[in-house]
Amino acid sequence: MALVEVKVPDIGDFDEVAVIELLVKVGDTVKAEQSLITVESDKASMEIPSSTAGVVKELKVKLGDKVSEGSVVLVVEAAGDAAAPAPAAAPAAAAPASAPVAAPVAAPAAAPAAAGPVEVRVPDIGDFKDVAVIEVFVKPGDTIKVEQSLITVESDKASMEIPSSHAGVLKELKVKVGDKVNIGDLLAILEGAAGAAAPAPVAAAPVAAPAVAVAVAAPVAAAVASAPATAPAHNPTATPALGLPHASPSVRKFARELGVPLEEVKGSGLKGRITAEDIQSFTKSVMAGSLQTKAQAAKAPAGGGGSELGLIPWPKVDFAKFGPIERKELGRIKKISGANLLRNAVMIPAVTNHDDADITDLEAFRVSTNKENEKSGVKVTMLAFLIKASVAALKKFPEFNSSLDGDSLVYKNYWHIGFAADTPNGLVVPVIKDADKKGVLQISQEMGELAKKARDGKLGPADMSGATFTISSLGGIGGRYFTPIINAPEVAILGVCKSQMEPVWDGKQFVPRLMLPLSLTWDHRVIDGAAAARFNAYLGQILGDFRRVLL
Ligand code: CAO
Repeated sequence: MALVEVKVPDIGDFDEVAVIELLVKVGDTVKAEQSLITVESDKASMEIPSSTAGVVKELKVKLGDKVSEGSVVLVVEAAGDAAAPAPAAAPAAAAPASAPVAAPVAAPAAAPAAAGPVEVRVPDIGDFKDVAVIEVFVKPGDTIKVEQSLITVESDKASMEIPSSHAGVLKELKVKVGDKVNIGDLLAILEGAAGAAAPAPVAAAPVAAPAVAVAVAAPVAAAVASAPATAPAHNPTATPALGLPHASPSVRKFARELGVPLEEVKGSGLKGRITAEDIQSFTKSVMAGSLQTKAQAAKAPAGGGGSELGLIPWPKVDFAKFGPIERKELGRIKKISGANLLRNAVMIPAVTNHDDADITDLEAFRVSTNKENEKSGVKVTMLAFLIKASVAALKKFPEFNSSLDGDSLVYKNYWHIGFAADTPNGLVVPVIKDADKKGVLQISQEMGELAKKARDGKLGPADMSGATFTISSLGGIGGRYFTPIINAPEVAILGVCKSQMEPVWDGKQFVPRLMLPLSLTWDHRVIDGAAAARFNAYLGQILGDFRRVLL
């Protein structure tokens, strides 16, 4: 295994640029092309990639060091023989032949000193293609000096400012943030242009020598680096005057991916530079609620509207643009239940277990009971059996009949079962009180009365409060399974769908059985998956043989 010195490749006529970030450490395994350090001049920052794959043995630079072409960055124990040649080594020189330098970008700048409108174009920026405009420093009407930075473009490895080739008044800006630009693209039109145009950066291009691995970074540097070569060494107006945050391209990209507003992040790096760790701790603080971004603060309506969750705004669509529409205000129940459902859906870490119960015998019993009781006027429903069976399961698994109160769990020694009822005005949940003390006939009768009251809009608060567990049955309608939302502060809800005959294997053969789909949603802060599976299984056993309720 050979030890290979990785050196700073040809980075144009940059000299003595500061190391502002170390992206690897001793012991790291690096790939060829992987970024090792970030260096920065006053106009550009760029990441220096490794020319070879291997394990980092020694770091030869530290933060704040100044490096130039040929400076040793680190020593790598090369992985296998296939190690690429050291960066600035001879083979690299082969690359430039096809390198972008060849493109005579100077062309646009060749029509410089005219007093009439002058086009400013993207100079040769190496073989970069479609680089994104991430900042625009000027606006129409501004007086621009030669070499003044107009925009910043960024690839995934480097960012650089594009200077103006002419002086004059900005008449028209042809790009905006987010646009992708390429060599030769028109950036701006200047009027009253005077003075010599700066030679297009690349014209000076000694850039040609990027080692293969550096082909990305080097030309970029060159484009920028060449500018100062023909302009005052330091032109204060050309530096980013807009208080833009200092961060390397990879950090900017990281921030963009997370949606972190870079200008709100406090940099802990050299000269206040923003590091990847700064982005991480900013994100953590926002997630933990200890910090709000300016956008969140601006959006937060009085009383809160979910924006504290960091969600993007609700889509605003002009539906009438696509076809005829009719607008109807949500009813009172929908408004109230909607707010409750949203809170419960967002705040409860809910999980749903699905299972099936064999209700063949129970349904036969229900039908015969209804025949016998035909004259009584009370119809026994499957839901009444489910309420009774649930009470038995809740007694066996008391945490399902509890509520969270801070760090405590409140176990309730009463069993009031709510059932979701569909009404013309929306969903309501009347409650069968003390279901443990009532028989299935009484439960059926009370359910009928409460369902009627619900449909007539006559339920009072007392009819709908105190539930310890809820059942939502869509059995009369259809469907297989669904994921009901827990009715807080309860900790579980049972969803029931339509039963149907299914072939069930009895150990010897398939037999037709009436199967009832059950969906149990539970609060994972209180209940574990195993308990939920046991609850469902037990419920299934009871529904399969209702005599178990007596046990
Ligand atoms: N499988 C198959 N058939 C079922 C069944 C099931 N699980 N549950 C009920 N049925 C049948 C009944 O036997 C009845 O048939 P018959 O008329 O032939 O006897 C028919 O479906 C209608 O039952 P029902 O709906 O009148 O009675 P119910 O006791 O099942 O339900 C109530 C009463 C108030 C819960 C119901 O009317 C209702 O509103 N359901 C909707 C609840 C809801 O919207 N939940 C969703 C909440 S989450 O958004």
